[in-house]
Amino acid sequence: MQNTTADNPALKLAVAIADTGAPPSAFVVWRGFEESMAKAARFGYQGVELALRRADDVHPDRLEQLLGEHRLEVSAISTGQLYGTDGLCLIHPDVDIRSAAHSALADLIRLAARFGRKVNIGRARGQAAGVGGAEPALQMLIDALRHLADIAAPLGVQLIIEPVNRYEVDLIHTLDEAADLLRAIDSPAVGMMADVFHMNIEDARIGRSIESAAPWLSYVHLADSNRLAPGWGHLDFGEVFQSLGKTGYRGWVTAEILPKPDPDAAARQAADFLRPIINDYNARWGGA
Ligand code: LER
Ligand code: MN
Repeated sequence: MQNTTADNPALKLAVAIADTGAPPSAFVVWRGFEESMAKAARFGYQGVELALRRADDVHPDRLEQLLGEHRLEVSAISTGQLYGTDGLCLIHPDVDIRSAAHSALADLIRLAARFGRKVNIGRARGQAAGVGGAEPALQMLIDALRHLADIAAPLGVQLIIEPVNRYEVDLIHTLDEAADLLRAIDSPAVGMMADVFHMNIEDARIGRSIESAAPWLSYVHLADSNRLAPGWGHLDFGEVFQSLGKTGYRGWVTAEILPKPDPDAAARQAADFLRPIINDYNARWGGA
């Protein structure tokens, strides 16, 4: 029997959430998994992205139960807090820091085998300045990602490299730069995600970059130009979705936005703004 658009949508909408103790640098709407999931379902989201500091931030069986209760999926696990809270990262002069980052990420990959199957590498890649610049940093990152890919691949998990703006990290700012890294790694267990907030700062043309990244693109963060909910800044979401459609992108689009003016208002605006766009996209590209 042929799948319909409704049972096989091209795009699904998620929202980023974290535990109660997450610092302000965790760019999530709601904090506290139980309340966040209840609200995400109520506001019409189909998934939650979990911003975690460590795999044991969640109890897997309880998480499974909550997801079932609220009919939600985990879209992905994000890892910025490894760096933001504990300074752990893959590019660092201190081998102990690198190996602590590796082992925390390996645990998150194992968790993702059950929940989400995608683990983002944003700020947790680290900074090039401390290891003598871009060339040694990229080599260190490639080596680390190859090791993590060996853990992720047999579990069916993908690492997704996130280009992040220059004010937060000092290497891999654009989708083209991430594509160069992925060509060097050459593993299906390592892909790319686009965050249109960062792209608005770094990529010359958002639509063109999305289209050239198509072979690697497997996840998307949505926020407006000021990191508020979509519709509250000046980013051209028409261009974003038109280019995603041209590339045949299917998968999650996740609101990763500031909880302003307050978390509920931000989450409501993101859902209200994005839902009609996603419905149109799915009517056009969903099914099969
Ligand atoms: C995380 O997804 C992100 O976008 C960064 O700004 C912080 O790691
Ligand atoms: Mn992001």
